[in-house]
Formats: sequence, structure tokens, C-alpha cells
Amino acid sequence: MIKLHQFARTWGIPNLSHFCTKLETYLRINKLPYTIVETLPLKAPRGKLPYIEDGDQKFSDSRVIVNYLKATYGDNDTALLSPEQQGIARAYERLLEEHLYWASMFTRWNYTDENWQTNKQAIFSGLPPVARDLAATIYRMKIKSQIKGHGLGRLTQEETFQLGKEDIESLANFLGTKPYFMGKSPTSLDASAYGVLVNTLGCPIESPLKNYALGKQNLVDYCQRMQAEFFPELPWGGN
Ligand SMILES: N[C@@H](CCC(=O)N[C@@H](CS)C(=O)NCC(=O)O)C(=O)O
Repeated sequence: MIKLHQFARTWGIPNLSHFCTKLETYLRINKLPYTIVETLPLKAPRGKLPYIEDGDQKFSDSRVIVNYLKATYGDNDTALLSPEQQGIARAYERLLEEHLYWASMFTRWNYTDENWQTNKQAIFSGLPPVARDLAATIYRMKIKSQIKGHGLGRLTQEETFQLGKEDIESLANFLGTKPYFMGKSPTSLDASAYGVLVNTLGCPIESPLKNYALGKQNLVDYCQRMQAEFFPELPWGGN
């Protein structure tokens, strides 16, 4: 059976990591059995979570993992979507994972002290006190430098939130009244979308980005529906 290595559950959502939530949602949408191994990124093959073990093989990076799972266990997206729709889905996946994700990371690692404490507690509380503070300080420096490396971290807060809000508006407009992002059936875009959106509007990290997303009722309803359908054991807390 597939072993999914990811952060421990917290905040009443599948995972505090956008990408761990994405991958677990993908597994559930596609009814692929798995077990969870709770861990931290230090132990991951590329230093990032999630990663999986399948038999004696290890795969890391959710995009590489999803490609492997599609090639090995079947690709519902290709069956459900035209080439044009596949192109649109890919573009939105990248918007979520390569842009909105970084604005969301900014709110956790480099915005208010309150958010930082919430984030730190959720990720590092399992470690002994000295190791916890040291690991948190080192990781904070590392992630801040990643956000800067991406480019978003070089903008002002106002500019960062404005760009994140543009992503959210585009997502809300594209979803419209559809049940899933690509129509009547869930696809891998929904795994990405729910992973990033629930980690923006459904977690206890406060910011103008969260407030803006909470103002898009179709996105809130979507996250609630996705969680009820694929994670029925996690009642919606709406943090
Ligand atoms: N592109 C990767 C991104 C994974 C990622 O950034 N994971 C974060 C948690 S959300 C992580 O483990 N970060 C630790 C680090 O960068 O040191 C994927 O799709 O899996």
C-alpha cells in the first residue's frame, strides 16, 4: 500500500501544508488506498513534504507523485477533460501552486507575529523545547529566503496582497456555480485548489488574503463541500 509521508494533522483541515492536503485529496478523489506516516521535511528525499513510498520506490514533489500515480494507477483527468480543458486546468494548477501559494506562505512566515506563533506551534510543537526553537528559527530564515527568491518577498505587503487577491478573484470567477473547478466531476485541479484554498481561508492564519477569500462565498462553499465529500471525518471549523 502507498505510504504518504506528511505533517501531522492540525487546524481541523487535512494538513497545514498546501501540498500535503493536495496529495491526500488526490488519493481520495481517485480512491487509492494509503497509510499516513507523520514526519517533518528534514527527513524527506528532497527536503520537502509530501513524499510517498510505493513498494520499494520513493517519490517526492506532489507534481512528480501525481504523474507517477496517473501512469501507474490510471489517469482520470485525461478521460474527463478535452485537451483544451487540460490546458486550462494546468494553468490554474500553476497559478495556485506557484503564485497564490507564496502569498499564503508570506502570511505564515513573514507577516504578523501572531501568525508566526500559530504557524510555529502547529509545525514544531512535537519537538523538545530547545530543538523546537532552533528548528523554528532556522526554518523561518530558510522560508523567508525562499519567498524572496520567488520574487513575491521583494514586494510590499500591499502589493503582495493585491496580487494574491487577483488570484483569488480569478479562481472565484472561474469556479462560478460549478460543483468542481472543471465541471461536474472532481479532477486533480480540485486537489490543488482545495489544498491551497483551505490553507488560505480555512485555517487560523489571519490576513487580508484570508478575509478577501472569505468574501467569495462560492470558494467558501467549495472548500466546505470538498472537505465534507473527501474528509468527512473532519467537520468544517471555518477558522
Ligand atoms: N513543489 C513541491 C512543493 C512542496 C513544498 O513546498 N512543501 C513544503 C510544505 S508546504 C515543505 O516541505 N517545505 C519545507 C522546506 O522548504 O524546507 C510539491 O509540489 O510537493
